[in-house]
Amino acid sequence: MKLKIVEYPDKKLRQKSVEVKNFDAKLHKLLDAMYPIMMNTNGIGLAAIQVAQPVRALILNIPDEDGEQPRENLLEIINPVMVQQAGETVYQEGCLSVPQFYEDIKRHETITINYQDRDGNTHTLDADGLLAIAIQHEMDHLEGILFIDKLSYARRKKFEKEYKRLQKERKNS
Ligand code: Y12
Ligand code: CO
Repeated sequence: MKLKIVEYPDKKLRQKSVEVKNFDAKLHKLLDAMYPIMMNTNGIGLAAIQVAQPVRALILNIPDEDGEQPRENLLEIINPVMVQQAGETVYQEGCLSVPQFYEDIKRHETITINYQDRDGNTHTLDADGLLAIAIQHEMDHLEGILFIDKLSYARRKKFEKEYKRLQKERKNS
């Protein structure tokens, strides 16, 4: 399965992803193909829509206290639903679909989600810290929302200008 990361401002990122109904080999192939893409680009989270697959699936591999991301820590989250949230936290976020840009974003501090794994089994997960932030970031992708949508008007305008300049630089390098 040959997949490529879709980058802003590609309109594909604005699609609302659809519920996964079949927990079959096709889904497993997609999840298996997403993992090396995320790891080879130093990512910690990736939603299927970021590789142009508009289904409600995401993967996360949060670095441990040594900064390692062993495959055993990989979380595959299908059809997530947030059932509880509390508090507020700010973290400097980045996104593989918006390269070279990082910005402080406000999120819930703790969350609880219900989700399914690759075999369709249902789970409940209480998350805080970076995991809670990353889940919220990736769940936004399922709705076609990017972290840059949460910037103030002035900051967004500055971002658009900087991003265009960076894109030109990357094209010419
Ligand atoms: C906290 C905040 C946001 C998330 C969502 C997941 N985001 C990422 O995994 C971002 C990864 C990222 C990796 C980069 O490195 C490479 O592409 C090699 C990167 O660097 C450049 O664009 C140059 C930017 C973002 C989880 C937790
Ligand atoms: Co992202």
